[in-house]
Amino acid sequence: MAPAVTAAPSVQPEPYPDPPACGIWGCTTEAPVLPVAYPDPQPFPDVPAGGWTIENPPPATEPLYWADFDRDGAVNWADNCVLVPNADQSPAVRPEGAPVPVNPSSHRLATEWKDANPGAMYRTSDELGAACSNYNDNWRRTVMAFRVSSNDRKRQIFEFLGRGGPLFGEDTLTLAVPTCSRLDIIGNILEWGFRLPEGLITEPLKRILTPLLTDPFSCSTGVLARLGEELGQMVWAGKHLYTPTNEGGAITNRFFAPVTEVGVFDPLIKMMPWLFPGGTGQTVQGRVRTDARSPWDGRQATAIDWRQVSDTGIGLPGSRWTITDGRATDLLDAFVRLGQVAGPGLEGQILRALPLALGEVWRSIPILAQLDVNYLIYDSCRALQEGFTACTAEIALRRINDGETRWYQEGWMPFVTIDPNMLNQTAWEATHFNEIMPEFYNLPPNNGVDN
Ligand SMILES: [Ca+2]
Ligand SMILES: [Ca+2]
Repeated sequence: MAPAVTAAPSVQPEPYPDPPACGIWGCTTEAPVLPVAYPDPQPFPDVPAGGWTIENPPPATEPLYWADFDRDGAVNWADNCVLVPNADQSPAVRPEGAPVPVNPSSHRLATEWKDANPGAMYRTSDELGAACSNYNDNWRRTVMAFRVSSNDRKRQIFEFLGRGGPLFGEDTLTLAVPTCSRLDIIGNILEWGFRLPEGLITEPLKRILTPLLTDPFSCSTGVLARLGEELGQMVWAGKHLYTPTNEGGAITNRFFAPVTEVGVFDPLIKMMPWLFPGGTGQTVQGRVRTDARSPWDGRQATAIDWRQVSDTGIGLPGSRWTITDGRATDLLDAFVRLGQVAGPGLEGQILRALPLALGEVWRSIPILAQLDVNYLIYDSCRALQEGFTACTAEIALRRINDGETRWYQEGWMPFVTIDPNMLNQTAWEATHFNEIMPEFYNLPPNNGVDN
């Protein structure tokens, strides 16, 4: 079923500003740089022509290749569904005359990339097993297995992949679900922001709170956390990507999918072309780039970079909305910024008349101003199988008061491009209830603060 989305205009990344804007998180000509020491990347092992085989297996220098994530007896490098138990290893079967499962541009990039990287753990549709195939709905199992994995396991999967993989193709809509990483990270961010030793409050809390209280909040497995993530998806359903080559491209967010894609709010969206120029809830253009590195292993990743967003989704033609070195209190002034770009119409006048400069109020109170930080938020991604890319959500902070910096990996954004329709995903989950549970994937319950 095609996504229930009207076509958005083609989006191209604007040229880099000249001279490049440089700041706390690096220059806009390079991927964001986190305030940590990046490890030197270990070189990838030499790959025999045609890829790894039983006769020519990968070396033990890649221990995650030799782990067995789904405990089905097939080690990861040789498993055609690395997250879905399938001891039989039955291959995916492409039905006669079936179209490619992702859009043709995306499929071309995937094929080109895998041909150029035959030793990579990324699998195209024809390299998968039937148990996680793109030719039936079983690919949803790979996505769900990733989602209900513990944060540590998700990180291992990301490191197992080791490289960004192919990009998304022209005009490609993704479905994602904003997913938290660990419950206590939120507490740690607050502790750091308030100059408290990290763990001062969260560690005793973890000892006091019983599993009865914390399990429902376990990221992606606790029922309340899951509810929160599903509600988050209704606000922020993923991205719209424009990457016709494997070199990089542009991206917009996909906001309010249920209301903007079902059509209830279409008239309202048409009335505010300054906010929704594509006639959908897809606003704000950022950049997709392939020169990011992961601070976990120093190896390459694809970055979703929002430091230099442009007018494509928001504002007046030619305007840029620079968030390099942005301050947390700037976010509180979002309504003021919207008022500045809303044009001469009634809604612009209303927005400008609203006294909602909350950030300025915050900065005017000395004890609060001390807590202001510069922030960086971006996604760092590695593709796992055709149509599925796992993205981390990174946040970096710099206290304006004393210049101290800190990095947190605060969440995950699993990107799906095979079927970005939210309703189809929901229907599958409702009819495959056992497949949304960790046990189906030979995983422990992954409950608790430390999941
Ligand atoms: Ca396995
Ligand atoms: Ca498997």
